[in-house]
Amino acid sequence: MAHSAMRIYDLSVELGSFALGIGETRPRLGWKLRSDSRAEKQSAYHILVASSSLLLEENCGDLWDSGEISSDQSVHIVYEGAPLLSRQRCYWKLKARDSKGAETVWSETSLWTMGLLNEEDYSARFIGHPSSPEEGNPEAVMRQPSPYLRTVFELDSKPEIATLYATALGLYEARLNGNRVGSFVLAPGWTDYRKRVHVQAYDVTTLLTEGENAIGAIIGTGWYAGQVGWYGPGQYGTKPCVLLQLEMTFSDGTKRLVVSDGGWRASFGPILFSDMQDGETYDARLNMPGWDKPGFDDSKWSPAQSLDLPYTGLTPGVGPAVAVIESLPPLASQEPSPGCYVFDMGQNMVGWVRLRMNNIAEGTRIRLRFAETVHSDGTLYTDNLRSARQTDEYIAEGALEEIFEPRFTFHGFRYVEVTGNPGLPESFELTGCVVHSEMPETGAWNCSHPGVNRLQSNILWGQKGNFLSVPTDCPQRNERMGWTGDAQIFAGTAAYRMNVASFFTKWMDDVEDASFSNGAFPDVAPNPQPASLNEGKPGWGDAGVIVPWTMFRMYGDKRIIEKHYQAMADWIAYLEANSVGGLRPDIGYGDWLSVNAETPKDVMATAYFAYSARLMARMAAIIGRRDDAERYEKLFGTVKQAFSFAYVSEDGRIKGDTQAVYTLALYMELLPDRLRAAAAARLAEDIERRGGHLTTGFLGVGYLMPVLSGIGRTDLAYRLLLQENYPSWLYSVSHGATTIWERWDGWTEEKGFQTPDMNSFNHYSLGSVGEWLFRHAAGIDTDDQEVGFKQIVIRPRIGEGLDFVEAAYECSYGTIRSEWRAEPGKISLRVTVPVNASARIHIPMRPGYRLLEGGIPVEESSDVELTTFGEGEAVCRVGSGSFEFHSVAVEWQNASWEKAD
Ligand code: RAM
Repeated sequence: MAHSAMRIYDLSVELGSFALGIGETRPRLGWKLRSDSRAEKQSAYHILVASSSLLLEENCGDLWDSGEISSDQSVHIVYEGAPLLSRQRCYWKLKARDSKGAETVWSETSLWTMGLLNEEDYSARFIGHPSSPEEGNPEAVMRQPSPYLRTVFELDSKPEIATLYATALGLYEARLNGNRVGSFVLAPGWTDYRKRVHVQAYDVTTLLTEGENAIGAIIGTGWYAGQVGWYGPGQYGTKPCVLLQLEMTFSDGTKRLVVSDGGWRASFGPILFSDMQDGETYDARLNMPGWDKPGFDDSKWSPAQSLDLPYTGLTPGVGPAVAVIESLPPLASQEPSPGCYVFDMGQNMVGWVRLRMNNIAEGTRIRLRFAETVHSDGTLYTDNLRSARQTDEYIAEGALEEIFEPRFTFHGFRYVEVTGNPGLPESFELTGCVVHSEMPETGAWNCSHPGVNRLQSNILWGQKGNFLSVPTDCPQRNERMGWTGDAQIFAGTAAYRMNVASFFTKWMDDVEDASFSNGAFPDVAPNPQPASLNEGKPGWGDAGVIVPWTMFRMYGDKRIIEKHYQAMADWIAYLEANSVGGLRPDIGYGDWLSVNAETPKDVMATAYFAYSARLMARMAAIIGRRDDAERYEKLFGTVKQAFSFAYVSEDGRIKGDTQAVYTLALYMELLPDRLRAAAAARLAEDIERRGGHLTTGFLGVGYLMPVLSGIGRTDLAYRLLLQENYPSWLYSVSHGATTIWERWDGWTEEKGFQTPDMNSFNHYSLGSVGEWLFRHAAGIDTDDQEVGFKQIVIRPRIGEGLDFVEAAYECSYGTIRSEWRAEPGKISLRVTVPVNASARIHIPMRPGYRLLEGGIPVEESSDVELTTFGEGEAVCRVGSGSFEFHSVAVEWQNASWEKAD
């Protein structure tokens, strides 16, 4: 039989996480399929996992040969082979059968390796510089220079395979023979170092050579010893240190280890100071050329200090690492005062700049300051950074060309001020280095409204700027913390824009690490000071339940539910213990930063209690815990009843009477059926009474638009979306925003800048409308039963003000497209469904319209099954492939598109 034309691509392990040195001993495998035929799907797969590429080439799966499995599953296939031990190399490939039973060719080979799984695997020690900052002197802790550490070793031959396992308490950059190891920055990332420290694995085979080799590392204070939040430095420890374990295997099978220990040499060098919030000072006159190569004279260096630290908590890295993902040139510069140049990067971004200079005199001190915005005279506006200095300094060595790029800090900025005489702006080059966790972009968006396109771009940049090891609230002021409320409300949007499966897998460990013994999830994760910011507030702590649910919906990931199930159950128990008759107390942040409305905190708190109980019931059912499911569903019923009884009047009014209370009650299904319509009407009235303006804050805003679409008022949702007057999304856009502002009134014509104490211009929470744009406006959704886009739902909500939307979403099966265009008398909808998924497509219709697909009446199309043909919409079922629907007026009638739902 001829091979199938179906092709396998994009093999992934553990939801696309970095595949070297993983810790999961039953990793999940996945792949995508491609085909030119329609309605194509997989009918079987056959996976081979081998311990060497040679064995795999011979089709020998010595670790696992799945045999042929009849199944259309192509994601979350759990490895069921030989037990995976530390360091195991797993080469794998697969073949599949298509819908007609024809077999594909083998996929390409992919590799994952296991990290060090047990404490006994470590023989390296944490090492640091022998001189320690004075204990109890926070200023000294913060001001400490960066240690450089090194050692040399001889090799008789080049190893066949060499892996470097590295981590730090602090931040590290590992070096081998003059080369930087890997491309990660700010490694090992932020976790609660008291409980968990991620270890990265690097394949360094090509960096080693026969003869003398040198290995080293530079370390910074980072989140560990530098400033975190508003708490100041030294939250986890005061002395940064690094652990490096180089493991080599030679062709004759022998193995050799080179590990960090007291035999290494230590010195301070050109990095005089580094701090995540305050910046970095680099004195190039102290450069130590060749310090990371063999042959360097380190006789004046001190012996490194070996620290007697336990290996508990060392965990193979989970989640994507942080890297420089893209670079931006400045758009413009001005000189607000002589010799002070202010560059506009054209984009509020996070990371740092690389500065290339020529012919600078030795000792020239160049200062870079960073800010999100400027005063009208062109000088930096830094008031809203609070105490974060965001200042880098470079002292030139006087070489022909000098390049400065900091290592152990990051800034949130759009504007860069350069002072200190680096020459005229023409003589130096400045490049913005955009830094965030590595997550492939999954969403693409274009529509007929430039303002909405900019809004989408701002949402994406908010994500780029704040998904840096943990989801932070903001990246610039002395805060930058993993606020749970912000993360839960934005998680759905984030998942449409980038593949965040492994990012949130990592963060849920942080959330659980930060949970309290009474079951409470935290307000921030990681939580640097559990004593000061403790039990998660309503809508914040609930992130511990909502994020796993969102990951399940978007990626079909059940394991995240199983893994955190007990912690989620403890959270619900905590809510039960801290409520009276189903009602939660009047506590928390409420609908944080709402405008012209005050949502009662007890209403919000009780709504979230019910919502978490309901999600828990669903998740319990999904993982087969029926009794729990019943119990939680009953709890939901009790809280719902209490909510109605306490807060809802007979005319459908809800206590507080704000947009948020109606939105929450409708979204979370807290109202008796008979009162839904009245509450919906009250919500719509409120928006209309305010001339098409919203009042919702951080949390209400996430549900507002989906609720409007749900109650058949997509017209109002569009009105809010396209509103340009304050308060609205497009208000900030029309005033030049390039990211999402923390507050609706971050800057207004009337009042100028809001209070600098709390006015970030890069805070993603209010950008949670991104989910509605993809899910409702473009209409790309997943079925509730077959989640993770196995069964896709395409249901665009067309509204006045947009002529077309072209959106794409890269789901676990491949690319989904939904592109609609509304013209008088005609709606076109182009849809692409990836192989091995299917879709239910809702095509907006009007009375008297007929429906064509690919130019022929839909009834005649053999690949499309028309299931419903109504006045408002037609519903079709399709398999994979590309489809072009037209719903056309037989006789054009001037109907409005409003209330299309
Ligand atoms: C602010 C943070 C965050 C928010 C909390 C309640 O300090 O910026 O975004 O979640 O407060």
